[in-house]
Amino acid sequence: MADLAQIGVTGLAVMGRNLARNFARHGYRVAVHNRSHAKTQSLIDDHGAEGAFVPSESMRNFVASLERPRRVVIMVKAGAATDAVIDELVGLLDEGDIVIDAGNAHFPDTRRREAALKEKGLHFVGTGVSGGEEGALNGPSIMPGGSKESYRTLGPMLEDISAKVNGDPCCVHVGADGAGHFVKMVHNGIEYADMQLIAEAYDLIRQGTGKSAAEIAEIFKTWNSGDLESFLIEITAEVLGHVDAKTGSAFVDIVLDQAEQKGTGRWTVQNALDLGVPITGIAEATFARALSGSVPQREAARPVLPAHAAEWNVEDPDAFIEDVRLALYASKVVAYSQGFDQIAAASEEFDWDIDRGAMARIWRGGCIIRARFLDRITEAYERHPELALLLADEYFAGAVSNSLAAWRRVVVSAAQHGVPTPAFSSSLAYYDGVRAERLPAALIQGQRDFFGAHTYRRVDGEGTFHTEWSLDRSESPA
Ligand code: NBP
Repeated sequence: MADLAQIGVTGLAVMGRNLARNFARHGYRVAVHNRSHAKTQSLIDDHGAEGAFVPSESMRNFVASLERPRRVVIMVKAGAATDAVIDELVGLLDEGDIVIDAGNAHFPDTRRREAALKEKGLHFVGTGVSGGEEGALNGPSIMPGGSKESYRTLGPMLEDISAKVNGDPCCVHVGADGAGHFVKMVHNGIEYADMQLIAEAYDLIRQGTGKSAAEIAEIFKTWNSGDLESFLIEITAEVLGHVDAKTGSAFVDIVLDQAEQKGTGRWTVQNALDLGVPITGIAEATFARALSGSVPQREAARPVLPAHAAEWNVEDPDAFIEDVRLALYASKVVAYSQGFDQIAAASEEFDWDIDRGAMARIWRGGCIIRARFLDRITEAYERHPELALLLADEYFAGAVSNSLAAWRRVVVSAAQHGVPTPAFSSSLAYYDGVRAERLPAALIQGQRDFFGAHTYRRVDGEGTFHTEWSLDRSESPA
């Protein structure tokens, strides 16, 4: 039937409305539905002329207005609302239909939902969508999971509406079941690290050189034409250059310094703990937000904990700013390297076979962490698809090595002058840890064997051993 819609979107708040418009603008006939009909009506009233929309008041009519196999995008508040919509939908669908959850679901929920819908003969595609409302309308980065079979019919439509970089769509099949939402979660974790690193760079320049927010905005503009070119650096310059209309002060000075979060950074860190992957940059960034919001603790600390640090006036501001730029780049490489390690570990754990180079490629457009630098990551994984450590790729090893002296100078100066740089410092500590010939972990193994007979391995042979610490200290195979 010619009148049937090719795709449907239920949930027409800011994201769903824009995604539906994006499909319609690409020539698709789009069925639209929302729990409360007013949002559907307002979409038709405001944007009905942009394309072919098929509005429905009831879920039943919405489903009936779709061609088969049906493709239904759910774009509602993540969590219980998504389950409620799925429950309502499944009874109305037929075998082979595809349900796409494009909200910010936690990937274990996606795995659970995928398994449940598979039993009913339905495809469930948990899909990461990045880029906020602007991206949803004009081209987001799209990270679909679910079956390969579902991607064959759904993929071309998603690729069509995604952002494009040099003609390449920022959308690829990530892997089975929850892989898409997992990768979106790590993307958000990396975004946390990137934002924290930029914030630390700003703070260092401000405290070290005394430059104003507006002057630092100009520095970020310059940085945006080099290796650091990215959406986040670009908007940082905009935010720092903005003047508060009410007070005439720099906008950044009138904003309360307590960063909030919606939870994807926390999920990323929780998962990294489960997988045993050290994502210190993302973890420090998440904790830095938590520290900023620890109001009673900050109030208790401020009057009684001195810095015992000299006043900071860097002697050569231009040289210092260049050091900070290099330290930012090196720390950023570490944060991404750690995030890609986490993707590799989860891919192994859940049998997702994720192509890490492709992930960097689909993040180049549409999403918050889009950056020139991502091309270098794709190239690294193209050179070495099984690369164990992104940081060890020849390009990144060279870039970080060139930044190393500056990175150390910046972290030392920050510590000497009492300026907190958790992400810069922990990234440098990770770099030194991962490259170390020997780590003091050997001592920890000795301590564990001493108090808990946890055993240890030796550097000079196979097997595990235990020392009789409280007896004659003889060693025996365990
Ligand atoms: P919201 O997350 O604010 O959710 C509002 C939508 O959920 C409305 O359509 C509302 O219907 C619907 N809804 C709720 Br609440 N409970 C429902 C229920 N029990 N049954 C059916 N519908 C229900 O919308 P959003 O900001 O557009 O985000 C949508 C999804 O996209 C979320 O998962 C979000 O995390 C994700 N996301 C958002 C962004 C962003 O920048 N905002 C970016 C990337 C991803 P109603 O109108 O009848 O109340």
